[in-house]
Amino acid sequence: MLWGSFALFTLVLGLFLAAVLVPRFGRGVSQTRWIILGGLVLPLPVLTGLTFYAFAEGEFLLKGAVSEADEVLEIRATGRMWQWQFSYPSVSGSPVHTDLLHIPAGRTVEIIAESEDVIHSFWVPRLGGKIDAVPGHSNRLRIRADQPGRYGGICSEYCGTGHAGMQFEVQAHRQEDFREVVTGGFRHD
Ligand SMILES: [Cu+2]
Repeated sequence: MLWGSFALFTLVLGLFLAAVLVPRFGRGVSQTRWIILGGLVLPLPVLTGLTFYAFAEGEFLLKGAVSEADEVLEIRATGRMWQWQFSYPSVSGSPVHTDLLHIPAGRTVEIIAESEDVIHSFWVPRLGGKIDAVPGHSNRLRIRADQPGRYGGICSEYCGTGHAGMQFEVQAHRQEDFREVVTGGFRHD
């Protein structure tokens, strides 16, 4: 995409400079032809190609990140003004954690992003893309931390006066510690 946009940018800039600097540049081509060539013939295949490319990459983000043997852990992330609450449907006895997301390192986690009020956006820059948390919807995003550690997370959709402070921390734990941490029986720093 970078090289494609570079090529198009160079083409547009070249045409612009030619139109400004070269006397009578382009007069041999009719206005209608410029519009049809530059406005339809050029962008249509480019945009069509990019659309299918984006579909394929999007599918990969959802499916390709996980092997068959790797069971995905689902974690519910609920945004509200102005904090995040994390719950673990598959871990019995786990309380709701506020602004602190525990995940097992080396395992793919599927975040189910939801909202109780306005649109928020779940984002942990070092672990993957962002996903909107929309009231009445459940959006899914897969993240994965290869190493145990701490990772900063933030709401990346403006959601009111407390938006800037709507941060959370992700703690990736060793797999053997994870369950105990989530159920609240284990502390380590
Ligand atoms: Cu926000």
